[in-house]
Amino acid sequence: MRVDIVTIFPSFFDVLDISLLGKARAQGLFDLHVHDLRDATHDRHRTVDDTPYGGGAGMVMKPEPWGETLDAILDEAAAAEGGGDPPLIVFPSPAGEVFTQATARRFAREPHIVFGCGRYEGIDQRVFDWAAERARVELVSLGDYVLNGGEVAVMAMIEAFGRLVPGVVGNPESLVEESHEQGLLEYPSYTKPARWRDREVPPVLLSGHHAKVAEWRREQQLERTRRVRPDLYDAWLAEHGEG
Ligand code: 6GU
Repeated sequence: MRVDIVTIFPSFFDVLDISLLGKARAQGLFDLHVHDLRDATHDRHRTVDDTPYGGGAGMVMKPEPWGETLDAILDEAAAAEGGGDPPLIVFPSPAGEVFTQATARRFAREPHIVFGCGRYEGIDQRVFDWAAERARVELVSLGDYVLNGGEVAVMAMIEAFGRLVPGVVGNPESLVEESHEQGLLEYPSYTKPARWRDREVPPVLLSGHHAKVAEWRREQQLERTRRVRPDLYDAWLAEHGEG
């Protein structure tokens, strides 16, 4: 899978050299390209923003550097992918649809995603409108709060979908058992020692009785989800019923 990131803070993504994804990159499973938006400016100050038409607080990202950078990425992709689908372009934005595990699964199946990280009050609307004529464009939000820019959001999305790309995480079963994969939060986990600071591991986990362990874990998932995330619990019940 190929990922391009456009940002005014390229070094922010240096951390992707380490961790699980760093290994996947080294193995060629995850082809990451980070682009400095300021490389597509042509003035002495490398200006990427300007005051908003109509007035108001804050600055807006100018369209020209975005157009030039995205043109280069899309032209190269069209040449390399030879008539195939254009990449998916994702703009992180608090005005977008909320990113969930379902979004992560969908992104993990894309052969090529381009992330455009906005800063300031946003990007000139015409960039989105123009990009949507050349490729599929999505605005995606992490949730109902405001970040200063899209970089942290893109990092979170890459952490979420990158580990779903086949071959990146060692044990595929570990993916199925996690929070959100089945619409429920995960069950609590324990390891040795069996007694620690006067606290015992739940005895069923030491019983060796696989069916009882599975039943206990499912009960824990349901109880925890009902208590912490009633919204998820109701959605799960609607799909699976009381049984
Ligand atoms: Cl994706 N971007 C920004 N700037 N703020 C956010 C967000 C994204 N998601 C939640 N808040």
